[in-house]
Amino acid sequence: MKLAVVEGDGIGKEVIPAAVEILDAFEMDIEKVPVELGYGKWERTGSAITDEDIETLKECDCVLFGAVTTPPDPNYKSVLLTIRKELDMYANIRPIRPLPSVKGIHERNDFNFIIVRENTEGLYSGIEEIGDEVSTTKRVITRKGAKRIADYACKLANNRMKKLTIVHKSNVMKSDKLFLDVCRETATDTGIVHRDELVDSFAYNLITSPWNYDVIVTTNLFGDILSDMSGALVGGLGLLPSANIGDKYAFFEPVHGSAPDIAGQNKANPLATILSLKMLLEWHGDIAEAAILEEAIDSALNMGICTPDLGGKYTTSEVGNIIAKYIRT
Ligand code: GGG
Repeated sequence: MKLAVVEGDGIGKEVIPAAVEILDAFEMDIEKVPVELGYGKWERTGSAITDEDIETLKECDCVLFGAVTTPPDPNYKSVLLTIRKELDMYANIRPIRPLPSVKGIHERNDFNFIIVRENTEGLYSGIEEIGDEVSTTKRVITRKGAKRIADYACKLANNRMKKLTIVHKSNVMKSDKLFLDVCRETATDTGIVHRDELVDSFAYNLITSPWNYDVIVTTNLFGDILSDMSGALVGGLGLLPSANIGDKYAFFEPVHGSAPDIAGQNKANPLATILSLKMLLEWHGDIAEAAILEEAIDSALNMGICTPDLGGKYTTSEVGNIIAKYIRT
């Protein structure tokens, strides 16, 4: 495997080395290609990501990515949006599942759902007009975009409980009618039991009764917000992994950002990145390694080995180090 490794900014520079130490512990045949991207690179060179960087990412089988800082500067183009578009990674997969010994907001921990977020259009189309009096962002929904994410979600649902929830706001934003119709048709054609919910009441239902859901498909911005919110169900944003998948490329990253407030302190939770590494191993077909990694994570948590956000006293690098040691033995 040829793997691009991007630390990015802030705590990306701490959580990625922890995950890479774990990957190295498997002693697999992997060529790692470090790629510098992000705000730090922009400050240093005037470019956060270049055409050559995109080419390097495309030459690799997949990408392990930390986090980037995105300033509100209108001249700064989001690195993540650029990569997701250039590599046409249209499905953002965000599994939400409780981990052992970590409590979220509920006593019950019998839930396990996946948010399938459309990743290339919607309100993150990047088509914007910025003015002093009026600023606009164009919300793009295409039949092709809705169809491919609906296909992905239905395939996933077919391998799970065959239960799909389509989340939208088509009563107010008429562009969502196309998204809803295509998702409904696809689910019907593939024999998936489906229902749809308006995003506002859905947010309430998901946070109060997460055990009622299995696969959830939604548009870009809604998926972004709903998945961060779901962090509260499992004990925090530091525990949420994700995969960006297209027909050709795959990219794995923690849901969290660069957290400048705690950067450089070696206290960021590396588990979201380590769980993203587990998704990478599964995607690559290294099922045995992924299972061992899950066992190592569970064992660390059961022994209270965790960072301060989970009430622990261990540093980012210590958590990575202990999990890597478990794998080596
Ligand atoms: N690992 C996810 C991450 O770095 N998030 C930061 C983020 O969403 N930045 C906005 C962007 O670049 O699109």
